Amino acid sequence: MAPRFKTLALGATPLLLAGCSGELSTLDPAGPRAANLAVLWWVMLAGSVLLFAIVMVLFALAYLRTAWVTRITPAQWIIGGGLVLPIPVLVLLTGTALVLGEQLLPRGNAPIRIEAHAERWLWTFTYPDGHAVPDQTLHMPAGQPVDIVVTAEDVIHAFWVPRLGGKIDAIPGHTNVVRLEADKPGVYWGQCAEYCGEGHDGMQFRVEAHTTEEFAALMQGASH
Ligand SMILES: [Cu+2]
Repeated sequence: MAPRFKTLALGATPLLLAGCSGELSTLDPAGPRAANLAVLWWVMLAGSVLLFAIVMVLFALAYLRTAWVTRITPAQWIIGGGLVLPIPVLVLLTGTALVLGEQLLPRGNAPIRIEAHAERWLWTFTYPDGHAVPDQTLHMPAGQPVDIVVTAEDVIHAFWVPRLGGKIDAIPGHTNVVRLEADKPGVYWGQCAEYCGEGHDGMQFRVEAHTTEEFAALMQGASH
């Protein structure tokens, strides 16, 4: 690689990788559900890179090996490029998405359900014993699935903790459930992911995942 390009590539790498980590990165999962989404992202990326490479090789051959390309009839191009190539790729990518996506669905009820109510521009979290804390912090136990029951007061918002699970809309008059899971205790960040007016960018919240004992003690303390 020419030195100038090498410098450019080395300089750009941290910038490119900076998007793969951080508090709101889906590519830095901290739980099994977020890990599913990250795997799906990498599989989709690999699939698209592979397909792009194949198309570019064929494109280059059309210019560089004209004789070889003209031996293939238009019908063969259509069958090969339109059926033989996309069917296995689509089956593989769609199959991966269905299997990984299906595992995200909140089947049955998780032992702990916490309500998250969105209102321009804050979140209120209500715990199983009924106490609500409008302090923009969601407390949950680590190491087990937790169902978040998401509702909205005024407009459509979206509940999203990228490192712990999927994203779900908060719709007035409707209840949606998203299941989160944190591998370890720690602090994670969430963000309203649906534009909801001038305060939208500040509609962030903190998620504190505790050990089961700490969480139980916290709930006990709060309800007394
Ligand atoms: Cu919002």
